[in-house]
Amino acid sequence: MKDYPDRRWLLRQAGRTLSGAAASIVSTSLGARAEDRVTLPFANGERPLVRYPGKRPLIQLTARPPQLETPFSVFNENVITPNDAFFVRYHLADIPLTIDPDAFRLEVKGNVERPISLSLAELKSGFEPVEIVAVHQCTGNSRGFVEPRVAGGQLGHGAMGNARWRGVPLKAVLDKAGVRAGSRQVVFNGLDKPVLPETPDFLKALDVDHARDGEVILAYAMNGEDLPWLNGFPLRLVVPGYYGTYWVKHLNEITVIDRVFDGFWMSTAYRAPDNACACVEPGRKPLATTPVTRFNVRSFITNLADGMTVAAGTPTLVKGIAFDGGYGVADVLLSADGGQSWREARLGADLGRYSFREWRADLDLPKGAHELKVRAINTIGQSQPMAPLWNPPGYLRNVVETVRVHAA
Ligand SMILES: Nc1nc2c(c(=O)[nH]1)N[C@H]1C(S)=C(S)[C@@H](COP(=O)(O)O)O[C@H]1N2
Ligand SMILES: [Mo]
Repeated sequence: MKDYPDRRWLLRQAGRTLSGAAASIVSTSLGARAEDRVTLPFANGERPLVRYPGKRPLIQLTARPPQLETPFSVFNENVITPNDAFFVRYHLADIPLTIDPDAFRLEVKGNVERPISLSLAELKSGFEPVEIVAVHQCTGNSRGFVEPRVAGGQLGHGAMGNARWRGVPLKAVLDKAGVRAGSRQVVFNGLDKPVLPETPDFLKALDVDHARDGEVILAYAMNGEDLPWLNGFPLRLVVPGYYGTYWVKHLNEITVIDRVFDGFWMSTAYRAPDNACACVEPGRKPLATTPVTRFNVRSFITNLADGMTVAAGTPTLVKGIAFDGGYGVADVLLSADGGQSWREARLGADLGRYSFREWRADLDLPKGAHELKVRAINTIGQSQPMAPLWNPPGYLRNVVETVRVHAA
């Protein structure tokens, strides 16, 4: 039997959102987890930094359910995001707090020849393991920057991370069960549950061909360790290149169906405008929507922050990360004049087309104010817009980011 490392503390954290100020006095008196605060650079961006068991202090968006984002400085330290710094997002407050890894079963059922039930041990020993380095990113990452503002978690850029995932190809497990001809989608469910009966359970679906492409993984390890509890212990779906909403955590049920799944989290939530830009005029509603799919191309400067002063007249190292939905980053361009002229950055080690790609450039900046911009292009020519695109749920943000520095 395995318990969440500190259930009482987690429940007390959860109580804080419900009972507000009085309860936060209780938790700040818990010396071991003294809180700092950070301010994300948008309105109402003040957040506590909270240390959950197994995690370093992370930026807490909500406590019930836990929603934690990674402090941006972490992305400057390593191209792989450490497990204890990796972001956490749940929709449902009834998250599993006790899991028996020996009793845990993954059920595969529905439109299959042979329904199967696999233990963790069987998943680990009965199939050839695979590994992939892949970015995981919430569809609403960076939503806090969206203007005009939209409802939903006001996230900075920290609802993303890059890890080495290890597990079993979903294809191998589906093949073992034998997907019947005429199947359309595969539905995924995890151990977390809604608190209120009217809240729909968190179920996600992939087309059968996608589920069987050999790249989607049932992952039991992350960066060489068991999955952290809050990132889906003991098993999660890894859908390389696709937004995090599909990466179902605490995965214990796979159902093959012969139609397109119509549950709330596919038919209502996590849909973007069904047009070329996945955008609409701010304030407008899209005519039609479609489920979100692959990541847009993104890039970030990680070693310089807005408002910093750098040395003038001598080379300044600018470095950062770039990624896309799996075609691979071909080029990273850097501008020091607000986007009028661009130069190529040097790309770092290639950890695979789903990974963060590090980049570096040296800039010689004369005295004065400079607007640095970074823009990545992937191998099929997709890039980032200079001005932000807008959609009602604040999804898919990938505008060219700007960092203003002063050289002196
Ligand atoms: N079981 C379960 N899986 C889930 C979710 C959830 O609420 N429950 N949220 C999804 C969303 S929207 C995101 S962004 C990722 C977050 O994964 P993480 O907490 O490991 O960062 O999990 C996905 N898988
Ligand atoms: Mo998400």
